Amino acid sequence: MTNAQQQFNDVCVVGLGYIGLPTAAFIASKGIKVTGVDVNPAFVETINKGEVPFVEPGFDEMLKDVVNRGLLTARFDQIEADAYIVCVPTPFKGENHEVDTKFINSAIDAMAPHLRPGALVVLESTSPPGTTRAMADYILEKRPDLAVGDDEENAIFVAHCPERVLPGQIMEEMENNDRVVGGLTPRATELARNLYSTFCTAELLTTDATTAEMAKLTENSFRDVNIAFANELSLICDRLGIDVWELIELANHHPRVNILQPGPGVGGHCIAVDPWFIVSATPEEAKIVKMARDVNDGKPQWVINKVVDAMEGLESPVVAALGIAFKNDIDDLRESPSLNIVRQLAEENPKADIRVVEPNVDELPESLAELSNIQKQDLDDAVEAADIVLLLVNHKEILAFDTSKLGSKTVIDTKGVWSV
Ligand code: SAJ
Repeated sequence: MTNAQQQFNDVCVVGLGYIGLPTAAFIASKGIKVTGVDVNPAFVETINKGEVPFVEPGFDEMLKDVVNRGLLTARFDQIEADAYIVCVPTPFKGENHEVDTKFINSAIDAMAPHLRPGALVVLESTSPPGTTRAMADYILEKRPDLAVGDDEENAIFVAHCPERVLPGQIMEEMENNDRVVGGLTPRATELARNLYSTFCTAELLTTDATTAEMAKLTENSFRDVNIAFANELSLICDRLGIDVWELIELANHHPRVNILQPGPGVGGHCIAVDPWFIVSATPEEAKIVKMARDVNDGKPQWVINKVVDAMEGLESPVVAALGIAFKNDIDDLRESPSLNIVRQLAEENPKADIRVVEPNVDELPESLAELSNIQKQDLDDAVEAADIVLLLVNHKEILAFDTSKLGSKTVIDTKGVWSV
């Protein structure tokens, strides 16, 4: 064991979702005892059986191993630990898209009675500037006997270390991505850095908590703005009769141009959410950031309009909608533009018969299953039955589809992956 590993005997990870669970497992894989806490009983039960409750390539084996070796245990309630990592959702609320810290606060409510002087509390959830400080204040409200300050008696140490892994590539990126670590005090930064160095072999860049918070928002806004550029180009090219995919490929041969790919819109719980935290903090200044959100949020309606045009003249059009996850090869449906496209199409066109293909989920989510003109089908059957084939997600099964089977059907390929 390294010195850093010896420093932490017990680590508690709060929130066992797409980020918290892999983080807990990576730490446990280094021989540190980790308790994972989640309010979802189904998650706790599944994890304690060594099973991953979501799709993440290559992760099953690691989880099974750490659970079998007794290094990772999931439970509902928190415990006393040397370090806590908070990985709960931070959605936005209201028209101004301000952060809703209710999940952070309830995590702290449950943690507070167990906190002892010397403990490290790291907020990993993506958060607007100032959230880590507010979390520390909330802890002190619950535990006035504790303090935040390196030289204080009864000090606890509070830091922010935003996650950066790409769902679908977590096994590689958890270990190999550089990370930003920012404490409220120098000692908090140092302790948090030590904690992450137990499993992260890349650079751990240190700063203050607010800059670390903003760094994360900046990264995701950078991507959002760049995707918005690609999505806007797709609208421009459609109007001008130019193939946007060919155009981008050509432009990207310039040594200093690297345009991202258009699609049906931007989904997930990060890129479609985080830029709003910058907009709500600085509405006057954040012009491009907001515009990018609006462009990307407008793309699903543009896709819907294309399908509606294609349905014209058909009495009861059959539409094969390929993919409802928010991106390829995962089962995550959160903030998925594809899912919203399918739902809106079905609701607004009751005569349309929509066949949804989604290889990564067993059942349709309630928001689709409750509509009578939507059913789940496998790829071949859905395409065979369809008048219109709407490609929404570039899942590997869809990429491998033999496009000669499309015949003369109308194809709307929002990802530009089929050369038809
Ligand atoms: N998308 C496009 N065109 C592209 C790339 C993506 O339309 O060229 C769409 C995807 O289809 C998806 C959305 O954008 O709907 C977001 O997908 P993504 O792959 O860009 O990102 P996420 O949300 O899976 O993960 C992002 C990552 N951030 C960056 O790349 C800057 C990841 O590193 C973060 O850890 C994650 O957000 C997070 O949790 O914040």
